[in-house]
Amino acid sequence: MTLSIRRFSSAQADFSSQMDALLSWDSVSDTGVQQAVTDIVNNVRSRGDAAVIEYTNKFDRMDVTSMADLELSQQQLQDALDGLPETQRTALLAAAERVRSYHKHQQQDSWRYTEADGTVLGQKITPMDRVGIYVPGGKAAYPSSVLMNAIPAHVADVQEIIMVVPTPGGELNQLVLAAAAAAGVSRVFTIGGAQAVAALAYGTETVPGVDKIVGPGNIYVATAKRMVFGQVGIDMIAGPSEILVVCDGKTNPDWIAMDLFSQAEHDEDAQSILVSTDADFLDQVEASINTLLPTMERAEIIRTSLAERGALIHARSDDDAVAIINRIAPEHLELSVADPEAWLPSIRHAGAIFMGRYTAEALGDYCAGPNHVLPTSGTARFSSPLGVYDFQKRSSLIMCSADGASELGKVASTLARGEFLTAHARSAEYRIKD
Ligand code: HSO
Ligand code: ZN
Repeated sequence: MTLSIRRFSSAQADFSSQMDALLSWDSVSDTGVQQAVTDIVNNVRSRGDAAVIEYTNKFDRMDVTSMADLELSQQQLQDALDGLPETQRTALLAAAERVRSYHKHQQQDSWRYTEADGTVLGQKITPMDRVGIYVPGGKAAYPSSVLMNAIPAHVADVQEIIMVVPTPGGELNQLVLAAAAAAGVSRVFTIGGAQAVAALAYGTETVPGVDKIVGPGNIYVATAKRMVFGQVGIDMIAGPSEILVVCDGKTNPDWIAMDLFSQAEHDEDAQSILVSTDADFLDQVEASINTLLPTMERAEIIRTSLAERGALIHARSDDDAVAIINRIAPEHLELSVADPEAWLPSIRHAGAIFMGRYTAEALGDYCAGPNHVLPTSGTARFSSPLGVYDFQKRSSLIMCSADGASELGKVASTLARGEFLTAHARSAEYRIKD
């Protein structure tokens, strides 16, 4: 059965509405889920460990009586790493090293400067004390995501990194544990769902409360994260993954087809789009897709994703292609063109930009160095990849000299009286000389 993928052109009169239809996406919000999560969060908040144990036994088909049974030791993490087949261990450590060295470039430094009146002003950077990392269990358990979430926190110098990962039926994923060891995770609890998010947000007798929770999860986890936001910080709520490939028609069409598959295989809702100024090339890629699809292990997921959400778009010109990129603000942008540098200045919105024919998104997903936690669903218009800065905060520094206090005091007093805030005004005026 040949797969037909939506196809349209920027030359069409209805191009704009075609784009709207392609990008429209309803995120389901379910009141049943909302109610269930509210109950779980409240219960864990008031009853702590006892509630976490009950929910874990129920949802993850476990039979434990104590939180001690739901925590792994550092030795278990190290054993998981040591026990991996040599090639896997080497690859995992190589990826961790690249990701670490990339993120070290994101370190922010505190800074200060001195005004003419001798007042010192600055900004002090401080890591968060403790953060929580949610790692999904089951089919979406990606060891690479453990690295991508934990390493920036580690590089930021967060003192304690607490990981939670559900183990339905008690089954441990050794690669996930090994990644936790490689990334420098401090403690691991084998709990998941809304109960794990609530435990991290409010703390229990055993699970320490954290300052921020990051990491992807299902609808229950996402709903719980939204609910505890304010008590703790959270990262963005990730939508389905996307890739936009822009190709000048001179890359091997099999490479492009496989790059589109690489996002599509994540799940049925993932979105893979190809844009080219060469209409014949779109035909070639479509042919490659049909030849290669039956060889894929996740053929059915890929087929559904491409049929429901994929697109092959013909752009009249490079300028039209650029406009499409910026309209989509893709999570991943592959510039499979001869001179990607020439395109770069006009690209305004993209989570990660993969430049040139050799730069497959898959390399970035695992080991190139940059983070694979990226803004989805057009949110690259206003947000950025997960990074070291997400685990640090800034404090403003002000140290007035006597002269500075005197000069600023006059300005502050005038403005304070305008706001009828007399204590502010007098506090400033005390420090005015003469
Ligand atoms: N492409 C995913 C990350 C990932 N890929 C993990 C493979 N494993 C983020 O959009
Ligand atoms: Zn991926």
